[in-house]
Amino acid sequence: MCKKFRVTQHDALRDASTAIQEDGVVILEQVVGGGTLDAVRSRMEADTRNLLALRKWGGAGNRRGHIQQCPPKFAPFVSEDIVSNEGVMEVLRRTLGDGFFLSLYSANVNTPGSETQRVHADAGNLWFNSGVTDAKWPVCHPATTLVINIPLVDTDETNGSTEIYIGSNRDTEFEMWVPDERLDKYQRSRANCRKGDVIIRDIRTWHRGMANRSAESRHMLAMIVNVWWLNRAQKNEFHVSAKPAFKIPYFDPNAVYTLRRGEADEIKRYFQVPYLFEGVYAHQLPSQL
Ligand SMILES: O=C(O)CCC(=O)C(=O)O
Repeated sequence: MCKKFRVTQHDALRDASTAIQEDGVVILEQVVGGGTLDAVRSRMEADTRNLLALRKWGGAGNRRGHIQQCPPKFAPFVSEDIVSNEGVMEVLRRTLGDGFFLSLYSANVNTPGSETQRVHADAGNLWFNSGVTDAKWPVCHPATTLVINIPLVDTDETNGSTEIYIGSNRDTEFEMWVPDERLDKYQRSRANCRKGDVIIRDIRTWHRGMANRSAESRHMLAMIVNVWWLNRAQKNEFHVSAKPAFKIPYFDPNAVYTLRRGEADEIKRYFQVPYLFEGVYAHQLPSQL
């Protein structure tokens, strides 16, 4: 099972961080306010409808019904509750140390009638000795990159809660697409959440998006954070109105605040469409500016 903690409980920060290292996943219960999540969801839904009409599938393997959608990157939708959430940030700090930085601000949208994804890891160990067949000391290093998933609705088996393979973060044989014969090596668990819960997953942990058999899309924010010494390959683009939400001194949003009021039309012409949907390189324009 995915372990669940309340950050207000004694030792919860320590135990949550330990669960990330050991199990590759933890769920922090009831850390984000429902109002914030509702606002983000209703803002995203219009874009989801457009993306659905275009059948522009994304996420792992581009399976039908899964969309990699960029959430609004401007106030009030980039809120403190999300990007400066103290409970979440303290667990990240314990796991990655001070100065960890953001490399992705995105969302996984699982729409009604979606297919199940293949089990995969988003990344492997930073270095290997286990690729050598006679390696005597296959090792895995502590977590360096974490995925923070924030479901905007309650999630369960009906609307496609993510399936997670407990402890697979410490597997030393990396294959992005995990072959079926290896799947029984780890216990699998559905990351069922109540709205307000936050899932933190080591990027190496095997997982997959599941079929959504409900009538509603399941929106889930996805942020990726990294230990400070990893390469900052590219900046995250946010509207300048998002800047005040980033309040945690030991967390680097690694941001460039580019979009200014009045520039929207010019930028729209440049990008041609009011939203793009190319996975991690997605940008979204604040259409209501
Ligand atoms: O949407 C989900 O539950 C997981 C999606 C995922 O793992 C992916 O697209 O890489």
